[in-house]
Amino acid sequence: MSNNTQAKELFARPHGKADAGASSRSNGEASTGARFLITRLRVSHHFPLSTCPGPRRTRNRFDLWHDRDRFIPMLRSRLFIRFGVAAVLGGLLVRAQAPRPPAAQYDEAKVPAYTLPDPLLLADGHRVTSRKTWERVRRPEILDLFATHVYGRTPVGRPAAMRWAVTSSTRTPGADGAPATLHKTVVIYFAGTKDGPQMTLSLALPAGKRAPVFLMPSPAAWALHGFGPNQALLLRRGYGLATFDPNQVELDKPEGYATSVRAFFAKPGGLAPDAWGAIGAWAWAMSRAMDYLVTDPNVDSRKVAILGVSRYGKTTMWAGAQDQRFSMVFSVESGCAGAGIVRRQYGETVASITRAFPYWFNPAFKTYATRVNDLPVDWHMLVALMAPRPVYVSTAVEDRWGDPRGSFLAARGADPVYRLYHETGVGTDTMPPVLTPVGDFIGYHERTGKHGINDYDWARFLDFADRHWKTAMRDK
Ligand code: GTR
Repeated sequence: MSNNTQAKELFARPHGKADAGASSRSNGEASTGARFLITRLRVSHHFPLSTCPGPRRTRNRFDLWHDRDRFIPMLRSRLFIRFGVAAVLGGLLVRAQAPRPPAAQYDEAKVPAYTLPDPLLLADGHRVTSRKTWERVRRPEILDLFATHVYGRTPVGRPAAMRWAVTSSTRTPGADGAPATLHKTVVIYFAGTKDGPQMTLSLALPAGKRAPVFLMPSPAAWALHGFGPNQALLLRRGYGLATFDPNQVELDKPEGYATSVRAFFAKPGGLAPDAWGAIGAWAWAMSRAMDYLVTDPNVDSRKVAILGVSRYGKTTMWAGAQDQRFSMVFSVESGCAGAGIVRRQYGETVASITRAFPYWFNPAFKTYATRVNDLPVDWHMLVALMAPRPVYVSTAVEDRWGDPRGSFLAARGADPVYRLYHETGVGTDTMPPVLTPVGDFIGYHERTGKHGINDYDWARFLDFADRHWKTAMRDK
């Protein structure tokens, strides 16, 4: 996969695995796919070589293709076939017996009774009645709870050696309602060196002004599937766009850790129970993007909004909670572990998400799979960490996996914290009808259609940003 290759090139060798197949691929002998696959396979002396004719191998790893005279008869031996069949059957049996999370639940009548933790109740039992106590005591407490039990602790801030290079800057003239646009590419070298971890930020900014900007984690493949930014609309309405591919920071798969920034910055001794997961790494990268954005003369750094769809909606919430330089937060269909009440166990649950994507979270989170009511947090508390900044949670009717009602309840559950600032959050206890945005400082809507982000969403988000930032509105 190209991301994989890219990441291997980007990340320092000691933290990535060398490509075991590379040398044999250039070997003129290897021409067929099967030969290539066999050549890539390397096994240790633990392989059951007693079934294999010829002298027993010692500790050294060896290359199966070059040992094919011994390897192929071994594959054909009856004992080996029996062993293989038994192993497959055994594996199927173990899999069938493994505990599985129950099938997704979509019946509102079956949502269990639950009590949400009170965002304004301090760990010592006292109530928060002032902004000061919220900011100095309760907010840090909640942030710490999410780090300890869900996303993990972010072990590094901005690395001292970090630097960036603007590798391209071009201006396109305005046409057909689109303003003149400045396109920039900025490479951020996290460790200060070109052979260390890095990410590429792509910017499209209205030329000749300091513009408010939407920062969005957005792999190119996602954009192709309708999960990407609407750059033309953003520019037409006076906003800039900054995007990056989170896969540069950590590939979105269980093996992604090896070449990730998490591995790069890891201390010896393995991952602690509260170590950060991939969401933590992606959120960290958003803050590193912000380190650059605050220095760009074409960016109004007091008006940088972050927006993420689905898994990046979760990432965006965690980034907004940790880094208050982001002045507006949009969480699009982020559902479980993004902006939905997990105690409802509707659609995606802690059990299902930690089974499918354990590497997104810290190792502790999966221990709540069967005891979700023991979690000291629920996601109204994460929404509350955005206060007093404007935050928007959006959902879609057909995205039941993402629990639209649970997301409304998470948004509404943050209202008491916004009241400390004398602001109205969602401002209603009743879930609004479809296509009816509600809320003042906490926006919420449920639109028609499937999981993703569409023009309806973008138009509502820009209306919300216009209202809070009083941006000059262009054609709507
Ligand atoms: C799903 C996952 C969701 C959501 C979604 C996405 O497979 O279960 O939590 O993150 O992916 O990112 O599109």
